[in-house]
Amino acid sequence: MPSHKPARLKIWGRANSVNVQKVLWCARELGLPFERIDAGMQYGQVDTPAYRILNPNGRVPTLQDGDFVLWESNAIMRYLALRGIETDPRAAAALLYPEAAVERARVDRWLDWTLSTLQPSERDLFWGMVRTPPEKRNTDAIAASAESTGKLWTIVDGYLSHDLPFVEGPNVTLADIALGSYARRWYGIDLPDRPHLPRMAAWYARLEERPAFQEFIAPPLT
Ligand SMILES: N[C@@H](CCC(=O)N[C@@H](CS)C(=O)NCC(=O)O)C(=O)O
Repeated sequence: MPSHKPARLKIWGRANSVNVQKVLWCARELGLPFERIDAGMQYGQVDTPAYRILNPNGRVPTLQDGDFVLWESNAIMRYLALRGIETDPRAAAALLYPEAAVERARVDRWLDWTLSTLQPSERDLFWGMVRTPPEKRNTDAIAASAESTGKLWTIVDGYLSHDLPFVEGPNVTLADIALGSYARRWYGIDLPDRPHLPRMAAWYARLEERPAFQEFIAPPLT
């Protein structure tokens, strides 16, 4: 029996935040209805006492599922998938976040890697090129970030198989959602020089076909 009665989901967070986007994409892949509430940056909210009760970090996203509140984007994605598996073990959720220990660990490593390794590397590139006016850009920091991030995407390209369409096999998993959300930023920024990564490009093209990607990830970077 589920330990928690599912309710209509509320997702707090502005739609241009990569960490919010991952959660929106995930919820849509799972077919979960939700309401999104703008919060963060120009929308404020995150410093109000009411929001800090929900999320003491003052960051987005935050999920509300009835009286259950959760923050950390990857924890939210895992929870949504597990919630789906609890309801129907044969449903789409079991493909997104496979149950077998080895398969789940393969997915989990990419979730950790995106937050611990990829995100810190690409932050200066994204913020510098997308959220900073040209005259204020730190070009050295942007170049260093582009170089280190290119090396990380080279790891992904090397990992992707010739035979399998997605990062961890035949199905889209949470790993593709996490990586694909950052790949959108990589491909959306004009760079003078970037590594030639054909497997990654083919994988990314497959993600671009998905309606949930088109809805939440494809919109212009802001
Ligand atoms: N590790 C956290 C990071 C959360 C985070 O830093 N979110 C950013 C947006 S991507 C944020 O809240 N920025 C401040 C704001 O939007 O006001 C997660 O994955 O949820």
